[in-house]
Amino acid sequence: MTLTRTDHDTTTTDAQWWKSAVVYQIYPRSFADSNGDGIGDLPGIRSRLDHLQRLGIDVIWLSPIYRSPHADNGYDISDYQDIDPVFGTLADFDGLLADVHQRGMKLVMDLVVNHTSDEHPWFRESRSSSDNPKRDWYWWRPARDGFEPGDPGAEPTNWESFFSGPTWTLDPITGEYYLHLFDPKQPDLNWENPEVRHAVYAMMRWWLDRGVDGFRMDVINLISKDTTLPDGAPGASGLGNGFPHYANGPRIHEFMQEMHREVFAGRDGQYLTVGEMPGVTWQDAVLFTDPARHELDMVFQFEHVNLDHGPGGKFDPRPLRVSDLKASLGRWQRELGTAGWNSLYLGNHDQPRSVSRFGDDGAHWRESATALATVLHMHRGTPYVYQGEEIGMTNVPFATAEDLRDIESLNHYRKTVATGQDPERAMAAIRHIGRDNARTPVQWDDGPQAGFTTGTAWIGVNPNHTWLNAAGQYDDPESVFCHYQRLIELRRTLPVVAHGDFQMLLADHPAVYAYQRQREGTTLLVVANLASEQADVALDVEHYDLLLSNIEPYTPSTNGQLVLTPWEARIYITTSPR
Ligand code: ISL
Ligand code: CA
Repeated sequence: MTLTRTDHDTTTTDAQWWKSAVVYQIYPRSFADSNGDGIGDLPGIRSRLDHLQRLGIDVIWLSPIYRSPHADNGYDISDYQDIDPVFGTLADFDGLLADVHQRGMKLVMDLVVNHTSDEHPWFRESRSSSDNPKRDWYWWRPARDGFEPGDPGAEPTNWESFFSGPTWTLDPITGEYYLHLFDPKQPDLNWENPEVRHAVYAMMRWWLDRGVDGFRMDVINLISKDTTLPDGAPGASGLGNGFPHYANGPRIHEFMQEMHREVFAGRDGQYLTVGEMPGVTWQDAVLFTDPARHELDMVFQFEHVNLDHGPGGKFDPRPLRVSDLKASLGRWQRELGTAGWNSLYLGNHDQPRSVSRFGDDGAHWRESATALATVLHMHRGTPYVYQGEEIGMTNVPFATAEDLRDIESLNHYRKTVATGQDPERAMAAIRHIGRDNARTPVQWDDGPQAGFTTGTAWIGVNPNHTWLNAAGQYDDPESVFCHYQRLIELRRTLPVVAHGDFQMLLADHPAVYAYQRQREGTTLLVVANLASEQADVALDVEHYDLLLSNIEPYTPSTNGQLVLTPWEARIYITTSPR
């Protein structure tokens, strides 16, 4: 069937343009290097915009490019209003933004304001003395009652940081502790202080005035803490789990509404806001994204990417059950159906490669990458493509800890060694779920360094770039890249993809994910076998036409039975009343 571009959809307003958009995430360090220093940069991104346009995406989200000591690859910012020299200059940025706009795309910045770098001037001032005017911009507390500063257990709370170890570090200048939910080089800002909030809002307005099209807000649901700072329940590591005391805290909705008022209200222009929210429930997500509440356009939730975490956390992985994945994705589709809006993602710079995690990156690499993409992109919500996912990039065979760069993985490895546990077990977990899997350079071609740099990449290139690379996929209609192109094109041309309602089918099937999308007399039926064995399912597709499939030739259905080969995915359509 031929598809024609449809006119403006009538169910959404201009302000909700992001409901039919597709976003592409760039992790700048690993995207493209222009000057041979082995680190991706802004001119590198500018030189690869053809790739993004060819893919058909609407919006680029740039992971942080601000000035930073790079303790956490830029998620530790020392100047919010400048570009780190490793990535380029503000002039490079303006040039990139102009190119992006000229090509009809938008650009969204990463906003990291739960914490700054400890090298940010705000923190330097704050730590300098107990009566500095910026003292209260961060969380300073004395040692626990009855303890001397520096004593074991003297930290003001027992919370364990996301990156191992306590969330408090003693600062010798004043003998008090400061809070950091992440690394000691990432002190948490005190959002209770209105000066902090207004400094952040002013900075955001400065970027909007410069022309950016919105923000992805890093761990934004952690900014409102329980100010009584209670201890957390004891966790596996011996430290306590403080999460309930700082996630979705008492003032979080108030802060989001204030930010909306102070930054976005009354401005012309089309913005996108997405809040990254570990631990967010669908009930909270509805509140955050209900347009009537003026908070955020959408959130990144974590339910589906935490399904394979075991009792000891992410480095204690357990096998993922397709039935759990189906139930989770289906729940979010259902619950954010009318009020609120979903963001859709399988991977990002914090997660392993989606084809390795949810698919089968061996025998069924191409089929599973395309099946997963089909399932995700035919959902209701705004899809995010993480760089390299569109060519099916896989996890990386890291041999030893020397191959790793990520602070989280390195800390976990060091802790394992220090406590006398099995280092090979830690490496196995890191290969499985570590963040560096997603951070190796984008594989542009089969040449040395995968076409990423003329020098030596800051983290080793995945050896499979010899056969897995963008150049080899552009002209191959069966490639992962071309499948992504077609999925994105469907969202552009068929309003039912962006706006249709969602109904789960075959809910109890252990391997096949199937659902219907419906809007104004058009129905899509999506069916995907998410397993490496053949599946036979009872599904009547007689009234449908096949719109897209990832395996050709496919076996037609007989008597209401569908036979699906491993990782086979099909999209059917009908416009007749059913
Ligand atoms: O990967 C994780 C650690 O297990 C996640 O919990 C991650 O820390 C969480 O998703 C927050 O991520 C964001 O903030 C971090 C930064 O390291 C991540 O890269 C960023 O996406 C601190 O800024
Ligand atoms: Ca560079």
